[in-house]
Amino acid sequence: MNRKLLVLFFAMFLLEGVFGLVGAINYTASSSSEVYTGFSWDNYKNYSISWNEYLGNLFYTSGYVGIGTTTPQQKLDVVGNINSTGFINATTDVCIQGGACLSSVSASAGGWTKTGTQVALTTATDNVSIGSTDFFVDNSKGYVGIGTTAPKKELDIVGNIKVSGYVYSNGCPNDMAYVSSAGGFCIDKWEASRPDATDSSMGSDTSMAISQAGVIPWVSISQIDSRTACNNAGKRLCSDEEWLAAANIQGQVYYLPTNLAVSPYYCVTDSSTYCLGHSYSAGDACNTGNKTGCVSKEGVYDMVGNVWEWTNETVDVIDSGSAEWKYANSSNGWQSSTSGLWNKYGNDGVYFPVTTPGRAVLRGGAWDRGALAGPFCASLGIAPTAAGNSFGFRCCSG
Ligand SMILES: [Ca+2]
Ligand SMILES: [Ca+2]
Repeated sequence: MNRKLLVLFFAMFLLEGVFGLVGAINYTASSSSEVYTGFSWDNYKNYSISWNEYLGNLFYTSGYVGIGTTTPQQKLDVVGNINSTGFINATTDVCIQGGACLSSVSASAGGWTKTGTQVALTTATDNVSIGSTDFFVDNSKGYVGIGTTAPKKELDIVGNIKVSGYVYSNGCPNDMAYVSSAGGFCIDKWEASRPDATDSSMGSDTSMAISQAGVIPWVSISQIDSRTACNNAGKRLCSDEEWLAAANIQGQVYYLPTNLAVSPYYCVTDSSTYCLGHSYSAGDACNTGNKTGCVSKEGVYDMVGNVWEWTNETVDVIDSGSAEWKYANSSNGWQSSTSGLWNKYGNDGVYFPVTTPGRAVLRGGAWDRGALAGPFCASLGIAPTAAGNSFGFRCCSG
């Protein structure tokens, strides 16, 4: 090659470089923040200069690689998600910005361990807390506290409970209360009502007995039909023993006021005071549970007063005297008057007919019985088929 030819080749090389540079400078990228260099990927591999990739958003700046960012701050800086089909090996730590690093979680410091499908505390004796008092598990006792970090029972809630289904206590549904005496059983919290009863109607559905608050109680029903109504609800008419076991007023049985219409009980025993003419058939019963103070310690309402309650008993009364109310006296037995009697039994009355077989038992007294009504009040003079407008009932189970 002669000298002139060499000069020509050199000039062509320079021109190509100049035109290439001019082409790069004049190129207008669609993104204002990214400028196309005019170099291909092969150029990147072959030249030791800072590079970038316009369409793929891959950048290399001062020894840092940025994906989705032109200003990477670390060796690898990704704006977006990272997907890996293999291991990610971090020899120092993995941290969450603003949170803890994995190195702070160790077996000795507690945490969680998963075995199969079960996740358990790594240190089983550790307690668990969420929030200051929101939720707490005391592992030393097996107690759970909600709203407290010092639960006193298996579940200790400082606050209210809202449920859409039943809450069972010793097997009792939430419309019944558990009574631990007499062998332990469930009893309706409220006097029985019909399924379609409302606060102004006794309803017409006699298919079964319901226990619910705020409705007209089911009256004008015989003992026989009461038994059927309880059975149809999967329950039974309470026995005398069960009824008496549940008959306390705010936990008291003895030495209660003779007429429980007074504060703080306000039992419905005085028709001139409460719910006059309200109930079915011009009876004076209040709606179930109307007087919240007339309640047992187990949460059973209106055991005293409102409507009489059939129990599942019949008795043969053998009394040669006259049919009358009698009163218990702890020293002298049944007496015909309350004069001079101890007030231990609240002047509660028991009605004895003359000698009569097969009488059904009503308990507690009704809206019009005044001092006669009480936990020990009973009527032994009514036939099982009778259905007065003050005769109601309640059911037991368990
Ligand atoms: Ca009484
Ligand atoms: Ca009652």
